[in-house]
Amino acid sequence: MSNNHVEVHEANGAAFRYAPDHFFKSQPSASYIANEEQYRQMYDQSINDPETFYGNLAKEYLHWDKPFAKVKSGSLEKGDIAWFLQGELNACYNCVDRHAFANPNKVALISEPDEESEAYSITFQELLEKVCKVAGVLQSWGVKKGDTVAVYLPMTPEAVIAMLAIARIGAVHSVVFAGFSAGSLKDRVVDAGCKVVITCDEAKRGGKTINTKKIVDEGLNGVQSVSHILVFKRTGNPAVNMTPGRDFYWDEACAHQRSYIPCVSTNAEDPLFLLYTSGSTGQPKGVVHTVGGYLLNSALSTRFVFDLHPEDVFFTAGDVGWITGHTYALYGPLSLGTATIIFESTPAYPDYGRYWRIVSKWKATHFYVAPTAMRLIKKVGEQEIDKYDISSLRVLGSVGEPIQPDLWEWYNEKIGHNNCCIVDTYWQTESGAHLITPLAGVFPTKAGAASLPFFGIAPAIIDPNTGKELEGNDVSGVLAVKSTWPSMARSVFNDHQRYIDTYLKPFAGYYFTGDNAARDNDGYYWIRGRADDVVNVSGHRLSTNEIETVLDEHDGVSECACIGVNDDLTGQAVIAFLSLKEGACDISDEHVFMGFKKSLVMEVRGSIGPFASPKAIIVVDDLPKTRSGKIMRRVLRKIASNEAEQIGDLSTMANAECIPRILSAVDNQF
Ligand code: 6R9
Repeated sequence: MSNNHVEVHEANGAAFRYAPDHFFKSQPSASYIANEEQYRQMYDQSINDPETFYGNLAKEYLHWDKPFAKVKSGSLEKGDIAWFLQGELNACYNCVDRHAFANPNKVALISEPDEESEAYSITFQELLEKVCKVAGVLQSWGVKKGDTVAVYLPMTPEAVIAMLAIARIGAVHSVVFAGFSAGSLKDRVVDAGCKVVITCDEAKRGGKTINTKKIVDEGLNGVQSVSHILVFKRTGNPAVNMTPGRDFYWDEACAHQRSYIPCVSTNAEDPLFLLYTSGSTGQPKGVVHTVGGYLLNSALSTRFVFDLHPEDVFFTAGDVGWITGHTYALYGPLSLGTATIIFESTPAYPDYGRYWRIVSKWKATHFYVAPTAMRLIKKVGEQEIDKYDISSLRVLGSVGEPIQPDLWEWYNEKIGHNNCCIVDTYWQTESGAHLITPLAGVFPTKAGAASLPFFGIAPAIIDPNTGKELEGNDVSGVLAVKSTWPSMARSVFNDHQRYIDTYLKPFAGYYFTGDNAARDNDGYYWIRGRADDVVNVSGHRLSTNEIETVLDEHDGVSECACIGVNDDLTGQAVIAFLSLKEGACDISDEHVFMGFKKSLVMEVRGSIGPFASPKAIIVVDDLPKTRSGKIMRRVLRKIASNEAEQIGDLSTMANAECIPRILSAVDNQF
């Protein structure tokens, strides 16, 4: 705990940062929340009288086919949480139809494909027609309410159309990030029992072509549940394999469908989607989100956190394969009838000016990205920024990992020109929407702090050693939430016990986030990274356990432990420590050793995806262990972070004699 106290102390010195005048001058109309006092009143009501608070907002923000009978039920003790009971609605209707009826020609999606010259936009009316056709195809294949459909597509409008089409017929989408390997796709499709997979022939990213359909074919080999695959022609390469009777091209299948089919009403508590995420142990979990609560909090957080007005243009640079793409590229902006930019490429393609050309071309008012992208631009692309007029920007968001105060300042100055509000939004796949975040223009923030809780969220800092909640300010520990909120995950697909064990059991009566945090003397929250074995590489959440499992399967590996270390560019990076089997590899022969390490990296790339590759592989003769045989990752973490002098208590360690040898192996590596 001593380290944490230093952190609270540092946080206490941070100055309040107020919204610049320019922000207020550039709003299309008045703020939705007038000031801090109104936030406090609303917040108090959201905690003390959630029935009234959310009951009213649910009626104001969503269209219900059948009104709900009760706002909320269930408890964190029991894990039986439900919101808007007996209410019926359709997520697609709320994101598309009602806006197409009111404003058919308003822009809904802006597509920025890999090839910059091919950008285009589509209106709500056009979106409705495209969604209906895909929904019709799925229905014609027998997909019904409650069935799961996998989406394995790059960040293109088709990914959004596919998700909305699935939601329209009451089915459940499970988007699998298109950077995942065939094996990872297979695990997720099998776990969810998907009937259909929606994908493309090939993908384009940074000028490179990716053989997406081939990966899907490999992944689905032997998978019985999938009867059909819908293939969007992204490149139109005729050489792509299509299995007759199973695989159908998107445009050909849609040509037979009507441009309007009605929505299928779903119960507020029916699942809207599954999204697989890494935890500290075992297989990835299919986090279950439900229609009513998820959609409401998507709309409310997008409205209040970003101060989003209908005429704004929202640019979320994150991929739809992650929760940020679900909530803030799709459901949040579209439920509010606001245009959203769908960006397929990378910040570096064709050059580091890409983000800023997009902002200036479409007059984006909001830009939302992970710090890792900002670090890259700060390091290598800074000179590009001032070439473009990005003065349309009003709010800049950060998500996915802690943003260091100096990067916050850089973002504010270089991108925001001191004219924007910066919102450092802390949340998770499981929370569905923001947990702790500034509200643009409503209350002051602090550089590097996630600041104050969103409506309905009652945060708690818990002492991990005693399990007791720490009251008052100036405390640090692990972060939990002692309220329930509409968009919280309801379950882990097919494994409700795992949901309870992971989130609700660690501290009875609380939802456990898995993160460390501090509350400073102004009551502001500072997120301090994961408390468990999850690493965050470029905003991608990875379980060290998953990577270890892959490495352990390699013939030459006797034992291994992976840890996350800080990295200037990617936030964190994975370092793998291994001991080898007798005769596995002659590590004194540099050539042989390099080849061996490469084969390990290829295993990880192939099994999980390129983003999970260890940055370094360090071979040691023994791993540090407790007397009961548990690998002591914290010892490796300290050694790899050059903090060997702070290794701490080694009284439980069985083999302390290996430490000097590990230290020298690390020295040789870097
Ligand atoms: C939205 C998303 C969740 C984990 C979370 C935390 C980290 C996210 C953060 C942040 C500090 C922020 N995280 N936002 N840490 N400040 N603003 O990223 O979801 O992929 O599930 O990751 O990411 O560690 O627990 P997900």
